[in-house]
Order: sequence, then C-alpha cells, then structure tokens
Amino acid sequence: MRIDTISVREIRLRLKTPFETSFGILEKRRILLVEVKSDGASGWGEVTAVEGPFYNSETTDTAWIILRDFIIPLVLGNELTSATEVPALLAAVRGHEMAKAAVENAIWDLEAQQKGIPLAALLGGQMEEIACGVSIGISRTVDALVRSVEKELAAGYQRIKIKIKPGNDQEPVQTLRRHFPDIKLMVDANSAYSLSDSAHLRKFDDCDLMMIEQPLGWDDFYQHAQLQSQVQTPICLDESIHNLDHTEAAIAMKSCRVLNIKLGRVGGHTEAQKIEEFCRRHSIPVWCGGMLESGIGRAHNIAMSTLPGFVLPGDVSASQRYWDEDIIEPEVEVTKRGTIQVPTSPGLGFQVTRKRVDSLTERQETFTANPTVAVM
Ligand code: OSB
Ligand code: MG
Repeated sequence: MRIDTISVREIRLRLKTPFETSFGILEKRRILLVEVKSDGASGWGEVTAVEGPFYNSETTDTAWIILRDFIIPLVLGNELTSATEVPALLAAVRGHEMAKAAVENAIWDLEAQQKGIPLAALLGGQMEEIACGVSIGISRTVDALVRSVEKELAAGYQRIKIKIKPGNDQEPVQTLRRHFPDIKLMVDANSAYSLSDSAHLRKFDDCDLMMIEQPLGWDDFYQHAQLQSQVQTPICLDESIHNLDHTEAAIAMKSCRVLNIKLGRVGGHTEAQKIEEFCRRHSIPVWCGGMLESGIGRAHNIAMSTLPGFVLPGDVSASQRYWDEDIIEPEVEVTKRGTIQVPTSPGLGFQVTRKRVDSLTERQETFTANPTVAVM
C-alpha cells in the first residue's frame, strides 16, 4: 500500500463528567485524529495525549507540530507491505510515542481493511470478547464514590479502579472494601507519592487490592523496585513503560508484577505486541490502559486487548460513560457480563461517523504525497 495522503485534525469533545486525577482535572478534551489514505481507502488513528504535559511529556499541541513537521513527512509516499514497517521509518524521532502511534495505528486499520479481516485478527488476537473494568476519578465525597461504584457494578463491570492522591487514599479504599468486600479493586496514583511514603502505602496490604498503579516517579524503575520489596500489594507500571526495553528493565529489576499497556504510550500496535509477548513469556499479567479515548482510540484498544497476554480486565469501557455521542457507529457497548464483543468486520470494525467528526473539527491539515512518475 502506498501512503497517498495523511490528514490530521483536532476535534473537541466534552466529557459527560469531569475526570479528576492526582495530576489535574480533564473535562473539555482536545483530541487529534489522524486519517491515512491509500488507494481510496481510509484508516484512522487517535493521538491519546492529553491537553497538558502532566500525564507524560506530550500534549495535543506538541503532537500536532511533531506530526506536521517530522512524522508525516517521513511516512508520506512510502510503499509499505505492512504496518509493522512504520516504526523503522520513524526511528529517528525520539519520544513522541503518542504522535507516532496515531499514524502507525491508522495504517494497521488500512492494512486490515485491505486484507478484509478484523484488526484484532491481523494483530494475532483470538478473544471474541474482552473483559472490562472502569477507572473512576477522584470523587468529591466518599458517599459519591460508593454510589459510582454501585452504578458501575450494576452495569456489569468486572473490576473497579479508583484514582488516589495523598490525603485522598486510605479512607476511600477502606470504605469501598467495607461496602464491597469481594470486588476486584485497585488504585492508580499517577506518580503522586515518593519512596518515603512506603509505610503509608503498606497500609493497602490489608485491603486486598489487585495492584497499586504507578505510585512513584513517572519515569522511575529503581524506586518502584525498592517499594515493591517493601509492600505485598503488586505494583503495576503505567507511565514508566514506553517500549520493550523499559519492560525488560522493569521486570528484571522487579519494579512491578503487573503491566498496563497503552497503545499511545508505547508508540503503537507493533511495540505493544512485543511487550505483550515478552510479558506473557515472563508470566507478567497485562491489561489495556485507557486515555479517555474517542471511539477511534477505543476501537484500537479493543483490538489490542484480544491478544492472549491481556488476562486482566482493562480500562476499556462503554462510549456512553464518556460522551453524550461518540464519533463511531455503533458506539462501544458493554454486556451485562462486563465484556465488549470484538467486532468481526474488516479493519477497526466500527464506522467513523464522518459528518459528526467534521462538525466537531476545529482545525485540519492534509498532506499529499508527490504523484508517482509513470515509468514508460
Ligand atoms: O493513568 O490510567 C491513567 C486517564 C487519563 C490519563 C491517565 C489515566 C487515565 C485513566 C482513564 O485512568 C482510563 C479511561 O480511559 O477510562
Ligand atoms: Mg494509570
């Protein structure tokens, strides 16, 4: 497939309810979508960066510039046989994994369409449905949190993750455990603690948590290893893991016992596959993280979650938890068992509702490859 045009656009989507983490509150999302065309077919990808550099170093605006000035020129006009060739084209660009992933993943969608198979099948995924959990932001009161958890459990979700930060951690967790003694429960700190908090974090050992996600530095392995040797609750790394090398280091150093894979954070499906395989060989369970994605990013997450190493429920949940109206048809729905059925039609398996995407678009730029010169 020859990469004929690449478009990048920014859409605005308001979350139904603001999402609070230890690094800030997300509400009005500014999301970049990438559309790659080859032979008249379109593949879609999403930049999962948030608005400010507070989860990782990328932002919506840095991704726009890096895509426009560096990533798109390196990919445009190339003749590819497989999306797995994209990382080599982009190897000179350091970091900016979320910007890279949007282009690579769009090409995965294209390739699956050209082969007439679902993206999940192209990736090597076998599951027909994936297990879903929810990520609940920091709540204003513990009562409100208990009500949210009740609602999500009633909807069928298989595990509950809550965001925590210093001063808003032990009380909500202990209250949830009293109300819901048997649920799968975990916490995500988004790097809000330091190693000197280890005695405080050890109190979670009595709460039967599945894991504590990214308690320490966003780019740390060493201190997480020290913390893991001092607490019984498994540590899960999120922010720290950008690639397979990081994964090998984290496992060798015993920095964590569980990994969350986010497609954007690791630069796309090709690297995600390698991480999944490595973790499977080392008996490290993985699950799919979320970045409050629109339907396009969500569809990619569903496809990735069908790989065999994804043995724990992920942060992939129904469109209606986030948006009044998503940008794909059908929207992502969750069964009473807390699962999502994996689509069986070619590519992403969801139709991008172009009219709605156009109406939400704030800016757009399209880049076209030079016409190929016919050889006589
Ligand atoms: O750390 O997992 C995280 C959202 C934005 C930034 C970071 C994180 C999250 C979530 C949301 O937890 C998961 C979801 O998409 O529902
Ligand atoms: Mg996280």
